Amino acid sequence: MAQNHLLDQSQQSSIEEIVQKFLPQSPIANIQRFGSGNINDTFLISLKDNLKDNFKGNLPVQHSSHFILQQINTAVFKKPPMVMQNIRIYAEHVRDRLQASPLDRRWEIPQILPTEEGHDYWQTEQGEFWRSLSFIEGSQSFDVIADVERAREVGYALGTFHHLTSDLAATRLADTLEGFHITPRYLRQYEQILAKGNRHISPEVDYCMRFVSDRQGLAHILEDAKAGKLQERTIHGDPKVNNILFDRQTQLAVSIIDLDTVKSGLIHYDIGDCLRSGCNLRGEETEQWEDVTFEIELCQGILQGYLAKASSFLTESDYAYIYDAIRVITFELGLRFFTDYLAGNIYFHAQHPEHNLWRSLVQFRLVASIESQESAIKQIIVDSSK
Ligand code: ADP
Ligand code: GN1
Ligand code: MG
Repeated sequence: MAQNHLLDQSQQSSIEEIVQKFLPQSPIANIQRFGSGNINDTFLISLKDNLKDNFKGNLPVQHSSHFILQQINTAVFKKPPMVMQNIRIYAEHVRDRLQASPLDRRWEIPQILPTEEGHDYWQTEQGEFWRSLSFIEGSQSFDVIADVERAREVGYALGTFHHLTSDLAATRLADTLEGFHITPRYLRQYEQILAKGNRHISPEVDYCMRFVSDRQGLAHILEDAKAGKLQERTIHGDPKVNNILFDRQTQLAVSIIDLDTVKSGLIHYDIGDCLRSGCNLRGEETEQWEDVTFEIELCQGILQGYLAKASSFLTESDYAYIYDAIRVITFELGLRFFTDYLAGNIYFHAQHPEHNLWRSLVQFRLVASIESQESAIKQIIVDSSK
């Protein structure tokens, strides 16, 4: 989401106050809103370079002059301490694993920067939860992936995440967001909202309602597969392309961030989400929703990159569900955006009342494009698995 990156004076001073909880008396050079996430409020804090060494003892990355400060969205994550605990378990697991068998290239895990009192978050008197994370230096994220080389890197990043967590027992992780990616549940929520009435009728709303009603059966495919076909593992939950960071110099993927939904689930949610977000050249935010298509070359690139890291732990059944995963998760996101629009935009950050409606149209259009290329996509999956 494009955000206004400027802060007014009172926002600036409240953020400065929060920063003090993590780095007392640290000299701040600049505070800016950062990234384009739909859930949390993210700020990049820059420290004054000439003084930063005085405080480096408290910084997770030595000599770093930036860090990320985030307000966790408590309307979404009801128990932020659980979120932080999961991130810690994940980060420690991956750190140990990388120490035992390092990768042959740069790979970074965002580190939790504790408060002065040693806690993983700061809770204000108003009940806000703030956390601080190391900034992955020299990195950038993209809302849209435009070429096959970068697509391969997106796949590599997700494959690396699944590879490094393949031995992290999902039972160690708390459920930070109940019902996340349980598509039939989103369908029920949609039906409940619909039953309340009061919706504004327009051709776009009509299109979305018909789209959902024509594809209700889609909602059950992955959940049904949990009965014997697919097993639950540790997942990222939200591996869309702007949650993957690239090294500005090498252009290689160097990190996967936004770890709030690292928990137990089907890795198919991740594979589907990565492909739906990585294969849409127009991006999730386009208003030209009628032009949205699922790009098959990018799909091939992402799968190649992913399978280079993940083929060793995928079963035949896993492969058999990849196509369905792509359209189910795309349909699910369209449904989630549409439901949020109908509910009055209470979940996803939105800049205007129709924002989530437009977003849902983009995802539904993508579903239609995926379906129209079913045999080509299935062929790519078969070819990439060889
Ligand atoms: P949201 O849940 O709102 O999507 P994210 O954790 O994804 O929040 O953060 C929003 C954006 O901020 C990311 O897409 C990325 O561009 C940037 N960002 C977040 N954490 C880091 C980090 N540790 N290092 C560098 N950039 C980051
Ligand atoms: C949210 O936080 P962000 O912007 O990375 C959402 C994802 C959606 C995505 C769509 C916790 O991700 O599930 O796929 O928006 N995260 C949560 O852009 O709901
Ligand atoms: Mg994000």
